[in-house]
Amino acid sequence: MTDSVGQNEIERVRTALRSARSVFVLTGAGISAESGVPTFRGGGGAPVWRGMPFEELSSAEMVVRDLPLVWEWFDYRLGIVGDCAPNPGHLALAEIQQSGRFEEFTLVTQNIDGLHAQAGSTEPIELHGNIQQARCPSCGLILKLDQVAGDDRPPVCPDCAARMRPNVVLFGENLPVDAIMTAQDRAAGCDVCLVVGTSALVYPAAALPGIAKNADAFLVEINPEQTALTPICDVSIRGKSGDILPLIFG
Ligand code: BV8
Repeated sequence: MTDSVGQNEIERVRTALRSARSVFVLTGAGISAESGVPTFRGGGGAPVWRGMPFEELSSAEMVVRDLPLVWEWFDYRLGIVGDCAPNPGHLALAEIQQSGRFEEFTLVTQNIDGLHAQAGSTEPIELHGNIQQARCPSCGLILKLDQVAGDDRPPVCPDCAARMRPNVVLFGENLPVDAIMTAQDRAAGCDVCLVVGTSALVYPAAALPGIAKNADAFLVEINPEQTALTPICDVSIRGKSGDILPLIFG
């Protein structure tokens, strides 16, 4: 939990929120850590599976080289995520959005686990896609995996018979244009920007807090560790999001 310093920092964030019209939140893998979803970096180090680092498995090149292996990799991770539930950090963000307290509340996530929506957040901007979905690279059809007939891997697109892929943005692939454009626009217009549970290493998502800061937003980081963003934050709270977010929005 927070020490006395942490409580002063939380009070500073609460004060900034009192006068805020627009709030922008960027989350990363850290917000799901307390739900049991492994993070990518820090802690036990980058995940390796079948002897390959995740950045090689989750790459545009691997989809071309070995799509069945990419499906095995994401089915393996879905097996982990499927047993995870939202934690108090996800729930605090969903509740504050539903309260209507802020004229504009934007939640942008780098996570593909779907836990924000499961917690009740409406229309989270999922910059890197969603592990519970498949996408047809030929006709663009997107299906929830539980809508895909059978358990063939790769699934066959019911509309055009092409081999479908996970609806996830891989390294070396562009983000959905509408998602990143909306995120950049909201970051540039917010009064308070909270950055929760991200090492801020993956672009273009990692550029969003800087866009907010350059537009004079009050920048807050919640992370047990320091990151590349820490030096530019107005407040950087060394803590777990499941502990801190309920104290900020409670
Ligand atoms: C693109 C889906 C254009 C897949 C993911 C050199 C410089 C700059 C950029 C690049 C470069 N070389 C290449 C690039 C581009 C590259 C990139 O940024 N690479 C990085 C590694 C340098 N980006 C891309 O390729 C993007 N596309 O740029 O398109 C383009 C087009 C063609 C050719 C080139 C470029 C696409 C990026 C999307 C990749 N897909 N995920 C999958 O999941 O398998 S990214 C992956 O990393 C996840 O989405 C993850 O969310 C994301 C970022 O990681 P974090 O969320 O920050 O997680 P991490 O583990 O790192 O950190 C967790 C943090 O939580 C830690 O700080 C920890 O302390 C904290 N924490 C732990 N517990 C808690 C906690 N915090 C709070 N509470 C707790 N309890």
